[in-house]
Amino acid sequence: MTEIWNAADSDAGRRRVLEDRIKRAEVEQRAIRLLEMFLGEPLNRLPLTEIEFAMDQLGLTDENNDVLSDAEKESLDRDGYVNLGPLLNEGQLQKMRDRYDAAIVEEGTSAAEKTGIGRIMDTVVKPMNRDGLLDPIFMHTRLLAAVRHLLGVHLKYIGSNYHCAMPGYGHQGIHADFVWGVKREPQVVNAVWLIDEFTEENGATRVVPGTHRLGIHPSGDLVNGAPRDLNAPVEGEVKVTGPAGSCLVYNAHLWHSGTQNFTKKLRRAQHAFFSRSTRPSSTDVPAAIDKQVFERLGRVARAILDIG
Ligand SMILES: O=C(O)CCC(=O)C(=O)O
Repeated sequence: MTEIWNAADSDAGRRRVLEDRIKRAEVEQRAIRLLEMFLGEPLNRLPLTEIEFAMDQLGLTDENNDVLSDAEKESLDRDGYVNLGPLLNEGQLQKMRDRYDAAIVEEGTSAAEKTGIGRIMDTVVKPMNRDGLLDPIFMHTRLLAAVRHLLGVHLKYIGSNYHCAMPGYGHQGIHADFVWGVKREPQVVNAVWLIDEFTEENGATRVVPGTHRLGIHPSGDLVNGAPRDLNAPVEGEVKVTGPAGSCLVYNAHLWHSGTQNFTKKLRRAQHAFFSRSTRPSSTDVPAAIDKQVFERLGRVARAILDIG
């Protein structure tokens, strides 16, 4: 999949490469299905004019908006990530922590006990966001400016997961948030909101600067001819630390992972995932969204969620 995707710069070119490889029986059925999903009909639910409207309302139509500094844009391009610093205040954070803790008790405890990572899927569209407490997680203008810088104005939300590394847990193998390696134009962008402070000890996210430019997925990478040990440290990796409320945005082809929480406290984080408007979504938003959440959202929020 990586080879086919990176063999051309346009979808038309990729389709030609795919067809050629299919004729030569060089592609597995699963790969064909996945690539066809990405190279088929555009999958935006709303007309693209809706997200254009939203970007205009947010002052993000022009790439040269001043919501992000040049240094922040350079960091996204060169390193593949940027820490936008604290964008949530302590009042918001404490309410969020209470809400996440209550939700984990309700729906996630058993999974968290098994894996050491408490997870809740689709938080921002669930009843737990009926009052809008979690709206900044997918709508903060600085976050959207970073997403817009990487994907252009035709972007959409495709998922929001709460991710809590319990004491003694949290280590993950190095990975990227896309099925294959992508060179050049990114397809997906992810954000990690630091609901607690991230430190060297408590399971801060590790990233490997510059790996978004390799066009290689870590699971397909070779080290001295052997498959990479995904659980091992990667040369050049850094842990992204920062105060609670900070927002780490990364090109989701960047190699990264959670790390072990060596402290006795929770390391709470909330992810917000975005892709290009026309690409497939990882979440079926119309199916996942709570009716009351949907009803209170305005046109801009609906455009970002790509639902109408
Ligand atoms: O929360 C983190 O530190 C990163 C988590 C992550 O990369 C994942 O769950 O895929």
